[in-house]
Amino acid sequence: NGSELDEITNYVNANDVDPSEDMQGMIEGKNVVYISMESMHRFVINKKVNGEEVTPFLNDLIQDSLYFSNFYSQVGQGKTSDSEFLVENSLYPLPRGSAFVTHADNQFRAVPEIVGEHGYHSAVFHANDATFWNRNIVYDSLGYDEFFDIESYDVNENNQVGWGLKDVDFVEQTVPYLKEMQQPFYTKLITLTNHFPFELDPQDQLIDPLETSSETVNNYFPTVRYTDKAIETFIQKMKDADLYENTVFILYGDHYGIPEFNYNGLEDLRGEEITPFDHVKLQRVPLIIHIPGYTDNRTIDNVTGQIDLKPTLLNMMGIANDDLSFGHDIFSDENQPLTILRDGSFITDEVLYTKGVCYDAESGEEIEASHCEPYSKKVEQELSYSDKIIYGDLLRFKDE
Ligand code: GP9
Ligand code: MN
Repeated sequence: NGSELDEITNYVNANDVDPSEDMQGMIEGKNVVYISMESMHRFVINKKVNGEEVTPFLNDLIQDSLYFSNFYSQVGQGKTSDSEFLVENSLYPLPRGSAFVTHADNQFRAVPEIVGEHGYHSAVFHANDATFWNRNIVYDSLGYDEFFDIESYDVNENNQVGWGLKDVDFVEQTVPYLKEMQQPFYTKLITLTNHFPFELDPQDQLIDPLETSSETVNNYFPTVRYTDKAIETFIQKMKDADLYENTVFILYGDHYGIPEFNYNGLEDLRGEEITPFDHVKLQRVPLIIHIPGYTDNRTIDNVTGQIDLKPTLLNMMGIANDDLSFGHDIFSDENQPLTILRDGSFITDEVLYTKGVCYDAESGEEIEASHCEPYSKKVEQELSYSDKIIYGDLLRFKDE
């Protein structure tokens, strides 16, 4: 009921940090384009296989962007849908299932709704069936104005592979819609080709598959390379359409790509065993904030997560974040690094905790449990508060 929400509000307020003044309003009035990069691990960035870069375009883009090298995917079983849920709401996904599927009709206070009150037009582009992950229902609850699903794309036998429309064709067909769109817009493109089991046509294989003991790992690198090309194509088309200069691009990986049962291939690649510590680090995905014309670009190694994007973006847009966000502005000086994963694992700048063991976050060495204990209660509390909001649909009591 409403009093539960009061308790949670008090907790969130007590843990609040003042957002960065430097970044406040930095991108006010500009278009925003999120690119959700399917199954994009962070380890592909600046990596070479057989002497070739896996993500040459992203590696270049990073030089001209704010790049976060310790940014975690925090998804649960809801995979892509959980990443969207985290980014739009700054709430944790559920311990089981996908909140998109089980709580689609909840009252939310998501970014599309908030920016809509500031004159933004919002849309999602994703060339899959609108009902997948219940998106057709949830996007309304989140306040999206439009959803360009598979019906908006020309998909034929020559331009699809694996799960559907190839990423290059997807971005090429998306830009004309953006060109027509009312500005400023807040939009999200969700890529698809780099999805398990990583199928690709021979002519799209820009690098060779690897030769490890895992077919999945072997095929993963060429599909990542292909998505990198699709993103390059997208940025070029945005320039051609005169949309680039006035748009901010935020690229992030939705979640890991290599499942645990294929770690044998990664172990071959690294020549060492993948430990529970490594497993947590494998949940890192790239976060790239590219602001054309921005001059203070750099790599930021603070521990951050998908839950932080909503408060971070709203502050950059100069819009007050007046609601219940569990994340924090990643540019704030006051930020106390603590990133919580859905399974209760957590990472700070000093420790990493998973499966009952406390590690040194840098070296991976096991350390005294007492180093992790100060955070344990907070982690449990925070996940449980977020769950309460979703299970109880508590945001409907807000401002009553
Ligand atoms: C489906 C796409 C993939 O539309 O978002 O979903 P996933 O299987 O990664 O959750
Ligand atoms: Mn996904």
